[in-house]
Amino acid sequence: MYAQMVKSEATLEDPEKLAAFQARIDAGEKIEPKDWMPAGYRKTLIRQMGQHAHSEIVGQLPEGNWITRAPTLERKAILLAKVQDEAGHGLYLYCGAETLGVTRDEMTEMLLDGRMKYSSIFNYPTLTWADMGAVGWLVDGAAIMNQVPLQRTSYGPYARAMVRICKEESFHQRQGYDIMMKMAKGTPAQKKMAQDALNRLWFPSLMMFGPSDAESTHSEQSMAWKIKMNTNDELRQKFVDQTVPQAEYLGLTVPDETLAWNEDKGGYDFAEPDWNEFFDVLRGNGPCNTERLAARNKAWDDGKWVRDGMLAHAEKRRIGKVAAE
Ligand code: FAQ
Repeated sequence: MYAQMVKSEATLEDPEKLAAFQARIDAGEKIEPKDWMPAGYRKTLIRQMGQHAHSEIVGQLPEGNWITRAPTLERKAILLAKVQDEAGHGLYLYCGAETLGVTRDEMTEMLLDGRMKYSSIFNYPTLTWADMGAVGWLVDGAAIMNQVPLQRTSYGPYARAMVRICKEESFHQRQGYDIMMKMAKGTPAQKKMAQDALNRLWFPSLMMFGPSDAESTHSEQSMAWKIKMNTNDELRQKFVDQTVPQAEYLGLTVPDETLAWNEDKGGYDFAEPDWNEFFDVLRGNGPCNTERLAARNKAWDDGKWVRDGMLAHAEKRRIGKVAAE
């Protein structure tokens, strides 16, 4: 439906402009905010960047849950810094999306009324401290796999935001793996917790890459525009190939009995996630959807006086400046 809409909008646009735009993309040029762009390109970027920004912000909630319960002061400081980084990523991405003519408030309202999404992974709970390790290792690991290629995406502000975000995500992934190492090499109870976290978060992490290529509505057009650089299945495969040896090093078992090295393709064969569960989570029925949206709604409502105060202050300064001129 959306892909059709994007296509039918394109038919209303000047074919010469469309061809010149595509030629710039094919030549590897970056598109900048004031350049002409097809309406569908703008719309797709607002959707993807907005969704990405919301994911960074909502993604603070499952980890924020553990800041007060981190096992040591050092772990607490590290986790606090990581969660603050995620807030920063959300802000760069909202600013990047604003260059396309949408405001952060509009994007937030679309999140709160269900018109925009955030990553499915953040609708799963973080039940034990080992989940902080697994989130850093697997969730940030999946995020990096997806985002490193986005440093070359065709929209300049998005590509540039990704450079810093990827640097920080690498630190996040390492801190998660460090927690997993401590747990997996710790007491039998700690190792059991680490295995349990892997068991619960493995398939939801595979879902982060989106539906299979056959089911992906946007991939074809987004790749033609170089908004996406790889298909969902390509990145999922790369993630599995990178992560399985890391699990082996930890002495943990990936919860997939079908997992096997395939010499011919030079990668692992692995079980698909339960796609019914994925689409159900997208429809709002995951274990934490209600809780996450309630938290975002509360933050929005509680922050209203601050937004109003800032606007009133800006208006006073504007009037003062006009009067002084
Ligand atoms: N969750 O046609 P496609 C992070 C939707 S950041 C929810 O394949 P597309 C950092 C999709 O929107 C994680 N919805 O879509 C962190 C579409 O629905 P729509 C976020 C999903 O856009 C770590 C429909 O399914 N990263 O983790 C998901 O071409 C730790 C059809 O799908 C990004 O956003 C999903 N997993 O490809 C923070 C990266 N997958 O919109 C805190 C940028 C698909 O038509 C703690 N985004 N859908 O209603 C992308 O690369 C792409 O948007 C994909 C999806 C690959 C996610």
